[in-house]
Amino acid sequence: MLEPLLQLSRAARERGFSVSLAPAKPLPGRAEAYQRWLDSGMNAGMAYLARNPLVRYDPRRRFPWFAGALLLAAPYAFAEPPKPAGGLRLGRVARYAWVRDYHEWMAVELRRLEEECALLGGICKGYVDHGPIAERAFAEAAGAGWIGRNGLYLTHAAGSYQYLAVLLTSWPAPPTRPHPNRCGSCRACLTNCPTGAIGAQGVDARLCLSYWNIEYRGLLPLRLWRPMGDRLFGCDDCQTVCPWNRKPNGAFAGMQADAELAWPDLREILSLSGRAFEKKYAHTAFLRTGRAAMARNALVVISNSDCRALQEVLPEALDDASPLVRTTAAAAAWRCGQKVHFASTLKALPEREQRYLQRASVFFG
Ligand code: B12
Ligand code: SF4
Ligand code: SF4
Repeated sequence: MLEPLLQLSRAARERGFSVSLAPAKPLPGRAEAYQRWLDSGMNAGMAYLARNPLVRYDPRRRFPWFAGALLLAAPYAFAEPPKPAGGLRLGRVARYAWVRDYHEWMAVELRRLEEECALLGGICKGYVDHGPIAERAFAEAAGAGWIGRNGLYLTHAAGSYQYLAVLLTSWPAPPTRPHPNRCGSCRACLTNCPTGAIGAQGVDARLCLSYWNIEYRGLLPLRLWRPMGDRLFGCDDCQTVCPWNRKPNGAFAGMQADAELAWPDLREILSLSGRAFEKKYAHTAFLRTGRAAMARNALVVISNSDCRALQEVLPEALDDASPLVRTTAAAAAWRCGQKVHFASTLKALPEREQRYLQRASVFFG
């Protein structure tokens, strides 16, 4: 019964994916390692990760027909575009977000492959982050690459700049052999992580900057303002230092980075209304984080980079409809020595935000 699976793999390759076949079970010990990770609280505020932990590593619990998977990888080593002229472009965006949101276009590709699968007489279900599937564990089980110390899936040919998706199928995949771990004695990701988030158990999301500036929608803990540096969205430090990412590894289907996503105008992010933000950033990864949290990130980046630029955006930000933005703006003003704005903003804020600002005034001195 390998033939239909190979035919489906061919169809996926023709669409531009790197394809490997994964057995229905990840390598031994992975589900237990995941449970230990959860038990240590390393999932931070991402409660959804604790739901259905057993299904993540054994999808047969939900889909008894599941027998083998296609692991689809799409490289995203886009060349860095030059900064567009004009605007306040001080923030860095993680490479994966330099194009249209991968969840969207990969979901379309998966639906097409599901259709193809049905024509071949099988049952298939595709996942790209939107369900309880441990994508990296299946990637690892496919034997074409390994999980690096930075927790990411790597291959010789494409390094770690790869989006991953899994297509569960009703056809058994042939047995695989684990790929040797090629990290060797390298520890570059560990030593270069700005917050020490990488440890023996993997990545602690409570310390990972990409958790805080992508997933977390509240007031940024004060201790993280400085380490955030110029990271507006996501963090690539544990990838840029990785020797396996040194050579250019290409991009899926000739995709090219959009300079407006790689270097967004922070002034614009701060001045857009919620609706205008949704329109401008429709189909991008910024949309899920949302305007208020992106404006929060922009203010932290500006206060880390250029206090004079903060002065320009401050009046509008202190008047923003979102208390998150107003509070972050006032904390940034305090940090940049523009304390004149502080007292009036403080009064108009809810109690929790007032307490944050009081702590900020002590923390930033
Ligand atoms: C939650 C999540 C996050 C969280 C938590 C990160 C984390 N490390 O888990 C946050 C928001 C911090 C995050 C950040 C990023 N993410 Co993310 N994220 C996810 C998501 C949705 C779930 C991951 C998960 O279950 N984590 C829990 C851990 C414990 O699970 P796990 O890593 O699979 O754990 C197993 C293996 O690590 C394994 N293992 C095997 N061998 C070894 C060896 C060692 C040494 C270790 C430690 C572990 C290990 O043991 C574990 C148990 O099975 C996946 C998509 C998915 N559905 O899988 C994307 C995903 C992992 N993210 C992705 C990306 C691109 C990123 C970022 C690079 C984005 C950015 N630039 O800002 C960063 C990278 C941070 C990092 N170094 O991990 C890609 C990774 C692609 C790849 N090549 O691996 C994924 C697969 C999304 C996708 N569909 O492509 N992410
Ligand atoms: S994404 Fe950044 S903060 Fe998170 S583990 Fe990697 S280097 Fe550390
Ligand atoms: S930086 Fe080094 S240790 Fe980290 S994932 Fe890459 S090769 Fe492995």
